[in-house]
This record gives sequence, C-alpha cells and structure tokens, in this order.
Amino acid sequence: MKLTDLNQDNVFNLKRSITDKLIYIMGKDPGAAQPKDWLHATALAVRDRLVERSLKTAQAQNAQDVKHVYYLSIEFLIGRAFTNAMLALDIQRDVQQALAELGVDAESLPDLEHDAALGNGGLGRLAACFLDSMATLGISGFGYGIRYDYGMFKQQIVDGQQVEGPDYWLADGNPWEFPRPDVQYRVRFGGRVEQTGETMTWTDTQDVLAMAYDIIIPGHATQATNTLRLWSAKAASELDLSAFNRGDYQAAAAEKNLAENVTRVLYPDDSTPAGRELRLRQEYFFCAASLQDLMGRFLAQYSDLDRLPEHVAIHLNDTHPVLAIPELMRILIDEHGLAFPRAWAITQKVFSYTNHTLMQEALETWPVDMLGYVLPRHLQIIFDINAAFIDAIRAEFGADFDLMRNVSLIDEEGDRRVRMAYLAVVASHKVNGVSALHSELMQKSIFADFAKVFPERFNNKTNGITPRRWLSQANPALSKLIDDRIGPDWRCDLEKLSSLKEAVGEPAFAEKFRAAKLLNKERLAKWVETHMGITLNPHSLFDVHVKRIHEYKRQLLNVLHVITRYNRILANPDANWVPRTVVFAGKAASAYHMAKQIINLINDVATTINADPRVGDKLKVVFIPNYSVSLAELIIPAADLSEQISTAGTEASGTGNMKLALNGALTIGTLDGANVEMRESVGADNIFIFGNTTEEVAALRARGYQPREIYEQSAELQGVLDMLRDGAFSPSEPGRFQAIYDVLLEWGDHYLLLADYAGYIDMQDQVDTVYRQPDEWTRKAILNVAGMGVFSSDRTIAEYAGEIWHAEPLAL
Ligand code: 26M
Repeated sequence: MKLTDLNQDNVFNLKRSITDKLIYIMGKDPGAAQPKDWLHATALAVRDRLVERSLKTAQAQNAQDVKHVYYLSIEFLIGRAFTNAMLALDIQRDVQQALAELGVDAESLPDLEHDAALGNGGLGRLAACFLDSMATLGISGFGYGIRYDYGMFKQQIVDGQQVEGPDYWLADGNPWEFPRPDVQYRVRFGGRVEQTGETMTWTDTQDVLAMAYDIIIPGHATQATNTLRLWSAKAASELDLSAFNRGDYQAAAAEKNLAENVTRVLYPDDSTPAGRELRLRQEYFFCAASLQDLMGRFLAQYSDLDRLPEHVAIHLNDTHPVLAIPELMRILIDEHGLAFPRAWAITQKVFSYTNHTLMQEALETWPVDMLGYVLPRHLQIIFDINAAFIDAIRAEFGADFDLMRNVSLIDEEGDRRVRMAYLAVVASHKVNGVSALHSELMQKSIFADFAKVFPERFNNKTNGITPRRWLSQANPALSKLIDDRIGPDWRCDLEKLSSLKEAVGEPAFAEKFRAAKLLNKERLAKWVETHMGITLNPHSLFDVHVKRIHEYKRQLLNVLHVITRYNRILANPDANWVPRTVVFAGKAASAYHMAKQIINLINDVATTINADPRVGDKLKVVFIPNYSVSLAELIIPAADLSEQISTAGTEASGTGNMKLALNGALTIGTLDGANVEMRESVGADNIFIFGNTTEEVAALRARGYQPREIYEQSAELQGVLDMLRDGAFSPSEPGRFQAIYDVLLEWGDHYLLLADYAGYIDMQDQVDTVYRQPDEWTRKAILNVAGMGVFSSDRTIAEYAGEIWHAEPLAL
C-alpha cells in the first residue's frame, strides 16, 4: 500500500466536483453554504469514485463467475463513512487540500457526520468489520439488513440517569446511500394456507413492499468494493384516496404507517429478546426481501437449482435471520415445485450460522401461536423440518425420547415455542462460535446434544476487527509511528506488526510511542472538557471501561474498585498514588432496570469523588454519554488500561478488548472470551489476568456460592458495600442503591462479583506498580500492539471464506 503524495490534478478535479455537487445536486450557493453542506458535497464527490470502483467490481464478478456470499444481519453498526472512504481511496490529503483551497475548514468536517448506528453493540459492529474485510480481500460479499429510520437511541444523562431519545440519523440526508426504487419486492404476512393435493398455496396475505438502499463498501488497497443492501418498508398500496377525499386524513394514512412501521426503529435490546411481534415481522421482512433478491440474481445467470450451493453461500449472523431457512424451503417447494428432500439438501448446503451468546435469556424462541398467524406457511415448513429431523434421530439413535425432546425444534414446555437456534443448527452445514473458549463451551452447553449428533458441523472462528478503522483511522499518531518504523503494509497484513517487537528495547521508539499515547489522551481530555466541563489530567492513568452496560460485563465490579480506591486515598492521602482517570461509557437496554441502576451509580460515584477536594488529581471518574462508534474511535486510542472483566464463561468473545490492545492499552481481565487467546498472543507477562476461571465459576455455583461469607470476611469490601447501601453517594435519597446491594448480598450475586473482588483489587495494585515504571509499561504496551496481528478481521474472514463459504477472492 502506498500513501500517495499530494496530486495536483486530483486536487483540481476534486475542487470542481465538490462545487458542482454543491451547486447542481444540492442547489446551494457556495457563498452561503454551511459546513454541513460542504461535508455533504464532499461526500458526494468522494462517492463518485467509489461508484467507479463498484461498477468495475460488478463486471469482474460477472466475468469470473464468482461465488457470492450473503451476510444476513439484523444489525450493521457502520458508524461514519467519510474518513473511511477517503482512506480507502487514498485521497485524504487531496481532499483536505481541495477544501482548503475552497476556503473550508477540512479538519472540522468529519465530526459533523452522523453515525450510522444501525446496531446495538458487538454483533452489529462485527458485521461492519466483516464487510470491510470481505471487500479488502476481494470476496464477493453482500450485506443484507434493515434501513431503520431510527438507529440506536441517543443516550443523555440527566441527574445521573440514562434518558433515551430518538436517533433520527437521516435528518440531514444520507449522501452514502443509493435509493433503488427499481428494486422493490413484495413481502407477505398473515393470511392462510390452502392445500390442493400436494400443493400448498399461501393466500389472503397483507403485504408490505421492501425497497432497496445500497451503500458501497470500499476495500482497502484494492479496487474491489462490495454492497451493503438495506431494506426499507413501503406501503404496498399508497394513500387510501377515498378516505382522503372524505377528509379522513387519519384513516387515509393509517395503513401506510402500519406497513412502514416495520423498519421504523432498531430494537434497542441487547441480549434479551423483546418477544414482540413487530420484531418478528422485521426479521421476516429482511429475510424475505433478501432471498427474493439473491434468487433473482442467481436465476438470471443459472437455471439448475441443485447448483445453488455452488454459487451462493448465505450466512446467518446469530438467529435473527433464521427465518431465511423456511423461506428458502418455501421458495424451492411452493414456487419451484421441488420435493422436500431435494429442497432440504440444497438448503443445508447453502446456510451457515454463527452463535454469539450462551446466555440462556438471549436465545430466541417464538411462540408457535404467533408464528402461526404471522407466517402460517413457514410454521408448517418448520414442523415438516422438525418431523424429518426427529425421524432421522430415531433412525440413528433409536427411540431415545429424552434426546428427541431435547433436540426438538419445538419447546413443548408451557406455551409452545420454536427454538430458532436449533433450527439454525439443523439447517446449516457449519455452526461456529466466536472465540476458542466460546466455541468449546457452546458444544458443552447449549448445543451439547447437537454436537453429538453432528460433530463435524461445529467449529470456531475467533472474531477480529478491521485495522483500517480501529488503528489507521482512529489513531493517526500511532499509525504514523508504525508507518515510519515498518512501512504502511500492516493495514492489510496485520501480522506485520510483530516486527515491532524488535523496537521494544529502543528508548527513542518508546519515547515516541509514549508521545503518541499522550497526544491521544490530550485529544480525549479536550473533548471531555468541551462537552462535559470536566478537566482530566492527561498524565494520569486512563482506565477505560466502554461497552454495553450489562450485569455479566461487571461494570459494577469496576465501581467497587473505584470506591475501594477512594477510601484508600482518604485513609492514606500522602501515599505515592498513581493518578487515575476511570472512564466509563455504554448504553443500557431501555427496560433493563439493573443496568440503568448501575449507570446511575457510576454517575453518582463520579459526582461525589470529582467534587471531593481531598482527592484532587488522584482519582477522577467520568461517564461519557452516548457511546457510539465515533466516540469509540476517540476514547480507545487514549486508553492505558482496558477493562475486560466479565464473569468467566459469559462473554462470547469481545471485540472492544482487541481494539484497545491494538491501540496500546494493557488489559486487565478475566479468562473469558477472546481474552484467553489475547493472553497467548501478547504474552502472559503483558496482560493482567485475575479471577475465577470458567471451571471455577461452575464449581463455585455448584457448591452453593455464599457471597455473604466473603462480605463478612473482608472489612474493606464491607465498607464499600455499606456505603452504597447507606447512601454515601446518594445523600438526597439514601436508599437509591439498596437494590444493587441486595443483588449482591440477598439475591446470590449471580455474576460472582464478590468472589472476584479481592483478586481484582490486588491486580489493580499491580497495575499501579507497573505504571510507576514507565519503561516497563511502555515495553508491555508495545508488545501488546505487536501481538495483535492475529485479531485482524481479515484473518477471520479468510477462515470463513476457506472453511465455511468456500469462496475464492476476485482477481482484479
Ligand atoms: C434480540 C432480540 C430483540 C432485540 C435485540 C436482540 C439482540 C440484539 C443484539 C440480541 C443480541 C444482540 O447482540 C448480541 C451481541 O452483541 N453479542 C456479542 O457478539 C460479539 C460479536 O461476536 C461478541 O464479541 C460479544 O462477546 C457478544 O456479547
């Protein structure tokens, strides 16, 4: 990869193009244009160059007859596109120059762009990193998802509490999307099934149209691009004119609104299925549109349906798109007249599935009743699949009724429900977890019976992150240092970072490495000062805990450490304290009461400690509101310490852990998810591992874990918890955090915070000890960066392509 010098022709053309967009597309006078207008115009000019690449890519794909990979995901957490597009095209400097010559402040433009926050967290961001890597590797990959009108809710903190607001991300228009009014499909709901002989007819349905919006995903250091196609709901019948003419405007618009509600809003629930019918409709809506689209593309070129698996791979990102399975069966059987066994053989070869969580409460099931009235034909097909599957089980394992009940796609307990994860496993030729530990636990826990029935199906694909966004774009200071040392090729070959190990003993390199970190800390401190009015000391240790707020992720354990440290500072003010800034950010699901309590507690603890003159610089706590991809790009490069402290066995992988380590933060963490493999890669001496292991957690629980015993044996912990309970951080309402105290001491402390408390506090002391030795700390930080090569999503995608999709890269 070459980072080109300024190209005067290019600058000239860009200036012309940007002003043309402003005048002729947007209809604005350059003399009156606002910064937002310049951003929009520049984005359109940059987009032109993506279009050229995308047309070329499509031509090459057709000529080379490549296999298409369809990545179905109900979330794509893209974030901003502007800087990413410029870096991919290698025109950032030319654009900056062009804008400067037009008298526009180029520096400030990127921050005016609204994030595309079409996802909750890890799962959605992984999908975005995967698109980036598929394009970069030249895999023909299409993302299919939903164009939500409202993305992830906007979080405000009012009186220490989370308040949710709408995220109308399309307010200023979206320069990156191509509306495709010529690509619309009918998606059917409800109705009934008529049988004539063997033939099933699904009729009397209520229909919604799905219209495509395309976003070009650029590859880096390649001309190749891919397409993210998002579906938006449109009423099948426009305004009811007779009602309109009667003057009944409400009735006239009612049907239209009802139909278009399907893609109105992203469900803001992470890990707890909302169980709402609208969510089911969203899931089917994007599966049905995507399958019509991909089948149309296939049938335009081929006619032999048995060869579908040679040309098409469909990947299910968790169970949210699992209705694509009965939908493909329905298309093959009802629309193409295939017999069930033949349709099933094709389906199994086409689908693959990734599981992202072991949390029982997050496993999707749908009531049989609801499926029956929303999708009657699909319910029939699911029953047919189940019958065939149970027959096969009986044929192989005999009349083992326990086994049959356990693996049935229908949970017969209580109200009958369809188990979507089981359907995914039965219908896919490959099923993977997202870290070595998670893949192993998956086969021992939720899919234990299936692992016996289909041992060859299960595999691991450890997650990864795109180095383009998470190092090159987010951290220009460190990127430049790395470029100067080893050249720019690490962006598309992250293993190259390992040669940084040779620089580890060099004081001059260490000095520059520290300077880059300081610059990033100053950048964050400036943002916090401007937006929150809180002054941070950039020379303090930045201790960063950013992710969705969830009990299993144990932000509360971090708070227990913060309070412990506060008490120790007050008890021993003259000790040689390492100044610390503890940074939290993350959203709580709107209905998740305990997670919201934890946010409240963090903010109240922050207010108390930050206002205590006895503490001063020794400890500061900030909760940065409205965590997002763009805030992650600001916060992560500034971190010294990365908090990855979930209860062992609960975090499937984590990807924030990778982003932080890649940016030179040291991890304090449990042996959970991908932390286990990160320890391998960066070296056990360069990571702070503490706490009970998965096996120990299981043993503790089996033995009858007694948190109160731990409380009673530790005066220090007792002090901390009693402060919480007695209102030390909520003097205006002393009982505010009683529920948190009760979860730990009365309700069994399900996530074992107290069991890991002592080990965590001790490890935090060790963190201080190492931080007091800057050379030692920097050495470890460099070794972290150098060891992260394997966590590139390019590696992950190469594994998916080779072992699951059997898709070859395009030759351009
Ligand atoms: C389901 C139903 C209704 C509304 C929302 C949901 C839902 C949405 C997102 C459920 C789960 C969702 O995400 C789970 C998730 O993000 N899992 C994370 O996946 C990452 C990528 O593999 C892993 O790194 C994380 O460890 C895992 O928690």
